[in-house]
Amino acid sequence: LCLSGVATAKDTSLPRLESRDGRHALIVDGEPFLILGGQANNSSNYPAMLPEVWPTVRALHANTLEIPVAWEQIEPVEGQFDFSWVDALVPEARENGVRLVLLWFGTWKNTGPSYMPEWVKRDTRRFPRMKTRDGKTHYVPSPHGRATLEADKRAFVALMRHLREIDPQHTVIMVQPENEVGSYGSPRDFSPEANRLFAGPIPAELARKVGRRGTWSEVFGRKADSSFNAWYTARYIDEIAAAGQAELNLPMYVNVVTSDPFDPRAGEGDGASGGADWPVLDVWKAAAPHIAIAAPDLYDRGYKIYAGKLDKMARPDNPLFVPETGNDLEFARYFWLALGKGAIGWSPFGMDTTYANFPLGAKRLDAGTLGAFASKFALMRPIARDWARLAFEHPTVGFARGDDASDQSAVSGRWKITARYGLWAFGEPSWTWMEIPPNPKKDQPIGGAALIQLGPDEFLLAGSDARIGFELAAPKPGENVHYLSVEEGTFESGRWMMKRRWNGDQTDYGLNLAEPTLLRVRLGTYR
Ligand code: N0T
Repeated sequence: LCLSGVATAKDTSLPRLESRDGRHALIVDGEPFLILGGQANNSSNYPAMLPEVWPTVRALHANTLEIPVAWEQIEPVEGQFDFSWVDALVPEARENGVRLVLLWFGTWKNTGPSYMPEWVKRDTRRFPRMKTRDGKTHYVPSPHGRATLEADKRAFVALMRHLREIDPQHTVIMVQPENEVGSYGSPRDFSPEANRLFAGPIPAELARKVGRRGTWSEVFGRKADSSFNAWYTARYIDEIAAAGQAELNLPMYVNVVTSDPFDPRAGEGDGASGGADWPVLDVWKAAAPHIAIAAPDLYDRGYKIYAGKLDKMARPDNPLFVPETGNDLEFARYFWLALGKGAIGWSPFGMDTTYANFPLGAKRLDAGTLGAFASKFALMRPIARDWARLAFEHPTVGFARGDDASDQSAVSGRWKITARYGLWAFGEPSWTWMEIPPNPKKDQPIGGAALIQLGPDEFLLAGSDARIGFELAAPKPGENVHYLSVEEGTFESGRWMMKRRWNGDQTDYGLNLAEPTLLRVRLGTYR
């Protein structure tokens, strides 16, 4: 029997999400996959723009491009479809060695109707907008507009059917129906039809889920309007997603404008009311079983809010995925934090040279700014599947420099892990026998790390611009800690490959990560 030359058939099964023990994995080609993403700018969805997209995607070391497909571009005339955009995009993605996440800009884009075809936009009788409380026409398409739903669904289904035909190898791994839905400035539709529904009892499925019956106001109180709008918006999108999945069953997610995680009044109608925001996420989930993930778009520069939003959106029933985050320098460190919180993917927004969305993101994607993202992705891209597999099987923890660079710690198993920032790679700032100038990087908003606890006393550690230390969370008297080994390395064909052992200066003062580095750390205790 000759074992050499046995080719394993490539697994081209459909991408899917798996959840186990409160952790999640995106399965692509039969194996866990970590999305190291870049999202193109809003108007890059034309073949002529792709030459300005691929160089940034390549420089970023992304393995996935997120890019829109607009309703206006595939159905400019009712019932006549044009798929030349995806026909150009999909083969170019393959040539560039990346997967795709397609963003369906249909009924709603940042809550508004801007990407609807003209024949939809113009006809507000057939495709109604919401009414405000005082009866004025609001800019947001109403989720109670049955004809709008049917028209959007027909176009989306045509898109998914076309993808099924042109993409048997699943270059497209996920689809985002609509974009940042909800309503700014009015918490729901106040049309007569919507008011009638609002005055009635909440739907039976929802009543079962929340364990209460009554009107929207009785059950949801001050969150009645946003819960109502969340329910009907989610039902609308779920119907479209389900019809699309009947053609090609890809995982689907929605991207979400999230409220301040510390605001006790969040969900009371301010913000994008009706989106899958954390205060109404249970309602949304009950309404949209075909939407696997409510994924936060994160443009908060400060640590506390960013971390708080990750915590709100990472749940046993909601895989953490960050489909958009600012592309300015200070956002890059949150990659480590998101990984440590179990993210299946993370993607800066605006990753091409066609546009710059400062103040949300960077003024300019200069080499330093792009490099802060690219250096991390360059480390992770070759091992993305190993990371995704191990993070699915084991606990993870993450850090990103806080706003004041103070020390942070977290407990994993019997270990207390500490992250410190802005230090030199040798010595302690508390030393008094010599003068130590502050590290000029101390004031930069950089640094973080993600760890996977591989075993009781073993961690995989990836990070940059941070000093990581390990102590026992509850040491017994006389119990001391040491490193048994610290290996720098990578994975090849699923197996750990050591490049060198770190020791001496490299470990005496903690594990000082400068450039993005991957370490496998084995700890021990002694008396
Ligand atoms: C994001 C992006 C793109 C009153 C912003 C963030 C993307 C969308 N929206 O560049 O537009 O398509 O998903 C919204 C932040 C809102 C701030 C002001 C709200």
